[in-house]
Amino acid sequence: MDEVVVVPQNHVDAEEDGEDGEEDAPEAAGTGAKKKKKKKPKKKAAKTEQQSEPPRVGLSKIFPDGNYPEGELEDYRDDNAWRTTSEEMRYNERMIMQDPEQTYNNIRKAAEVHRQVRQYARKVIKPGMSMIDIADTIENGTRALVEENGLESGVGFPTGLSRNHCAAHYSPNGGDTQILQQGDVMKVDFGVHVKGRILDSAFTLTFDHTYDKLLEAVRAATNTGVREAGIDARLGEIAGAIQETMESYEVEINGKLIPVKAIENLSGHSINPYQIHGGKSVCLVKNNDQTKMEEGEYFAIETFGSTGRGRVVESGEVSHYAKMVDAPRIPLRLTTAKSLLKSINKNFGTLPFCRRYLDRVGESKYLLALNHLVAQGIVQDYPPLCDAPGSMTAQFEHTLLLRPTRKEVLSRGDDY
Ligand code: 57R
Ligand code: CO
Repeated sequence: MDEVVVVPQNHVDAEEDGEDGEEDAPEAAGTGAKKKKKKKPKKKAAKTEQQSEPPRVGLSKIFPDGNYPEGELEDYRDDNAWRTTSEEMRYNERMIMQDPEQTYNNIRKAAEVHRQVRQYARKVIKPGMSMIDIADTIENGTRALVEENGLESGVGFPTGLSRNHCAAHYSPNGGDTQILQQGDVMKVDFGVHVKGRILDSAFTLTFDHTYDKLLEAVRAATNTGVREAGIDARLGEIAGAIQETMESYEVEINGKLIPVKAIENLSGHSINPYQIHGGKSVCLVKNNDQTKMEEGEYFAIETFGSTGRGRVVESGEVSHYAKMVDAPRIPLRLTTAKSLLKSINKNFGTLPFCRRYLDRVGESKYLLALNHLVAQGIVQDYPPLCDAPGSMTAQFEHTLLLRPTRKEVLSRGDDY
């Protein structure tokens, strides 16, 4: 059993400030006998628990009042600036906060889980670790801190650990023996959901400074996308701003300057309850998509930079799957496919899953049945997406919410 260490979290307990707030009542005038005022027992503020290491303390223990930290707030600009002080918009938000299904505390809890799990992951992930151990480290933290409970709360989608020229959708399958190398550039893309509200955020890990400029370019491009996002913002224009920032960088590799390219066939995306891709794509290269962002929408703003072609192709063994939201209801002759679909509906619904999660819920020898469900168009498979071998790709991603009064960058942390 790995030794649990208590880690002080940086939130201030009212208790410690020593101020009990009660001024001592002035002396009762002229009575001489100083009536010893019975000191009211100090009201013990609910002692909030500390996070452990590895992180295993459910966040409802650390935020007992159910109020989770707000993300980074940004006022809307130009012809949406009125929203910041609008009484009506503030009223709408108060109504949303009162509805357990809609309350922002669901996505804010998911965001705080993501911050605490990634803080630990960034500390312990080291070359020499297996891909499976890295995935388990992240998923075991997420399940404990979000207090996993069936389809009510849990892991949001498969933990992406795509390395080097592979940019997205790689996660280890059972039996994967791959080991993290010193020179690897690994995209850690993991999700947390509460009541189907999925927090999708990602960062890139390296263990030497060769590709620091590439990471800097992608971090800046993602921040440009976050800044340009807003109610009535047009997806094509945001893409143009992202590309401009990304492609203003170059990386020096063995004395040669290589331009950073925005990957043209990857994108950020809107997010709906229990649906990781909500149908709107925020691409990374200029295009004339006039589609607008709208009030109340959740968006994953993610950018991918590459020293290669700037275009990915499907390559390698599939690990990522998701049941189609509008899956056709067709009779399945293959009984193994019928029972596998039952298990998928029970354990994941339309939330993305990977083969390790099927292993975990007790499924075995399911590949034939799974490929049958893919062939029938009931389940979508998502092969790893890779640029040219030898090239390097990086990613940074935030989830933001277009609240009626202002934009909230939910997954912002002190790391990225
Ligand atoms: O965010 C099955 C998943 N997503 C997990 C995440 O962009 C996603 O292909 C989907 O598990 C399924 C992309 N864009 C084209 C539509 C142009 C990729 C990039 C990254 C990622 C992982 C993504 C993408 N598409 N959907 C979310
Ligand atoms: Co995403």
